[in-house]
Amino acid sequence: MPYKPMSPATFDLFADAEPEQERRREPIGEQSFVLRGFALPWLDRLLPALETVLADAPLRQMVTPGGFTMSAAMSSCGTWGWTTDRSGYRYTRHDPQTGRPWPAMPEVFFELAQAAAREAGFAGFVPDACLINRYVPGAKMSLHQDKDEACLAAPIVSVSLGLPAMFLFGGFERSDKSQRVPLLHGDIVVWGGVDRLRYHGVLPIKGGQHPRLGEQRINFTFRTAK
Ligand code: MD3
Ligand code: FE
Repeated sequence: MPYKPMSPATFDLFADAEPEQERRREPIGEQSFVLRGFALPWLDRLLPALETVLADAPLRQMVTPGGFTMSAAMSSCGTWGWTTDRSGYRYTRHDPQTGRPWPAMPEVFFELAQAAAREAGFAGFVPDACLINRYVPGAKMSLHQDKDEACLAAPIVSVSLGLPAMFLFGGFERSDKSQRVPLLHGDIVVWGGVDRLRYHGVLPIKGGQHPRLGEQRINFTFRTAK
């Protein structure tokens, strides 16, 4: 095997990251940033915590008020969980599927969300809800606004894991042109302030195998719901 030299500085900085991915902060709007690779050093704590949450509150495909079954499967943790059915969208304290309260937000989830928010200029972010989305190839999320939260002053922090996605970052009307932002394993998007109510969505996920997560993309969105 050919010898690949690596400077001591590079080695120290990225010792815990996957080697091909650099960590940096990319502005995509006035108060929106992609934090490339930010979640990578947290993965060993994050993934077991995710398994624990999903064992208590299993992923399920929900039906929208319009009668369409969403292609992403969802669950939640934290004080509040987001659900939809034929009668509407809402945040609830209990998982309607199990009748139990949503699982507590694992400490590592909270710490990661808070660290990412701080990095994007939103110090003191206190999420009380974490929506978990699972996409298999072909699954997508149509353009929408996140406006069911009582506190629109707080940002939203989104963590992408597994297969890549093409994220659509739109304007304030559904018909506004959107920019396309590729989101890779370990990337975090933070948006708030003037960008909080932008339309956004995810194009259908392409087929593939992620070395750590297999044939899926997992996304967490941390919110202050109430
Ligand atoms: C919104 N999830 O759960 S989050 C959702 O990848 C949701 O699962 C998507 O939209 C997902 O409600 C996208 C990432 C994101 C990034 C930038 C945004 C959402 C944004 C900028 C403005 C508004
Ligand atoms: Fe959204």
